[in-house]
Amino acid sequence: MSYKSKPLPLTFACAATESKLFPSDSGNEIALCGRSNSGKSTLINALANQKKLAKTSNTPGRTQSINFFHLTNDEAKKIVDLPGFGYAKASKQDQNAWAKLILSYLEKRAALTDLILIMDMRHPFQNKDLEFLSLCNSLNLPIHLVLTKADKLNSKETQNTLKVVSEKMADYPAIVDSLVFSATKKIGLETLLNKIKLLLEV
Ligand SMILES: Nc1nc2c(ncn2[C@@H]2O[C@H](COP(=O)(O)OP(=O)(O)OP(=O)(O)O)[C@@H](O)[C@H]2O)c(=O)[nH]1
Ligand SMILES: [Mg+2]
Repeated sequence: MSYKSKPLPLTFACAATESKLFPSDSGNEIALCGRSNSGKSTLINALANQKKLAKTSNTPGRTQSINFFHLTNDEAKKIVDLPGFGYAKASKQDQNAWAKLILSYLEKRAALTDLILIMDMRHPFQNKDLEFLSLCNSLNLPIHLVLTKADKLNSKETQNTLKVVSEKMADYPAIVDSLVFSATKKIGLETLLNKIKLLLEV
């Protein structure tokens, strides 16, 4: 009988639209980042095996605050859902507010140990991803790449994408590993759960 990882018991802690609303900067936490609509909130729900813990939507730009979730039995260990970047229809003002909020989090958060960068596997390494990666350059944080919506690709497309991704990864040494994932088909879920548990020392 194969061993299955238990879901991550997660509890919503708070939604912060400004840095003074962030919960206490202690313990350790992992942040999920990625383009708007890439599947960050869906991935959090998959980790917790819940449907509506993190709000998901077909409408890009759904998550506009930094949403903190903590382990149900340990408030000091957190998963953080960052608002997606690169939402084309967002006003300049909203995009600036996004950048200010994200930077205040990424640059100052002592508890933050790792970033999980989510890319829609059908469209990896778009310009907005590259902009985000260069913004991360000075942070010195390991980035774990998750290629999601793998269920949308056939095996030939998957192989081709993985080739392109491994070439691109060579340009970004901060990306320490990559994983093919699908929330719908639970592809890679077991591996991701184990990785996150390791990082959070659960
Ligand atoms: N087929 C498929 N669809 C997915 C998968 N993950 C997410 N989606 C869909 O992609 C859309 C966007 O998902 P969200 O989780 O809301 O994306 P997000 O990155 O949180 O978006 P923002 O909050 O706007 O930044 C939704 O319609 C999801 O159902 C997946 O693994 N497979
Ligand atoms: Mg979201």
